[in-house]
Amino acid sequence: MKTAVPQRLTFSNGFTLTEMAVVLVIVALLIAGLVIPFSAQQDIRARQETERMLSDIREALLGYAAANGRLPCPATAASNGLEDPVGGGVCTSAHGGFLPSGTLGIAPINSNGFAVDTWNQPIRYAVSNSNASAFTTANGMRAATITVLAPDLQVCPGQVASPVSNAGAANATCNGTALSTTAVAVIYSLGRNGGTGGAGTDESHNPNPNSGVAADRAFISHLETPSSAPQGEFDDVVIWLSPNILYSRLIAAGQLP
Ligand SMILES: [Ca+2]
Ligand SMILES: [Ca+2]
Repeated sequence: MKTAVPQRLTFSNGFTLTEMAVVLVIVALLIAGLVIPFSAQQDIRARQETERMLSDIREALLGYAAANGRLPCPATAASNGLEDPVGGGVCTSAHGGFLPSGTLGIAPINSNGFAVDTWNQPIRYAVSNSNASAFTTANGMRAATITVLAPDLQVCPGQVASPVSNAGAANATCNGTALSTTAVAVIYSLGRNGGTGGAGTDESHNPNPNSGVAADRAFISHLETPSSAPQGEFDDVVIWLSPNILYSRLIAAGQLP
């Protein structure tokens, strides 16, 4: 059966310039909507990759401790990828060094021997030097005994004015609730802006030392924030080693008690 087309419906032979302009604007908006999330996705992937690297490094540190009965000292600019001093003991820069990638056998590394994050910046590593450097001295933890050991690295949540009290001092602690007050080691990346150094207030507490005081033992860790945030831009990726995980691995390996 043939359907009758109402007479008032008529068809033109093309699009007007106005119609084309409207279509182009809509297409441009759709493309912009796709492009911005894509760059954001790349950044998320880079952060996730760095988080995975840091977790692997924490695992390598635990393996090193199980084999050697101690954690390695951080590397320094002078030692390149090796712990400083080699053989452990009192670390040259317990709170302000780099990951000793050569000592741990971690890759990829840059031309100076430092393990690098997704943004090609050296990965940082700090270790507690409490109990007369027991954590980095061969058999130091066994000699001190678990009940006496008191690792003292502080991880603060930041995002408040003065997140760290006595910043830079030997007794630097978190203002408010800390994420950890007993971290044995802190492993971190300075994030996407690590090459230029972030300008945010929270980022100023990483890397150590803050204000040139090598004893500074406080770090900041929270989700990424833009420069418009109260404490400024923050993109560092920070993880830490709990003493309970370390002790459990050392007991399993026969290095403790
Ligand atoms: Ca940063
Ligand atoms: Ca600090």
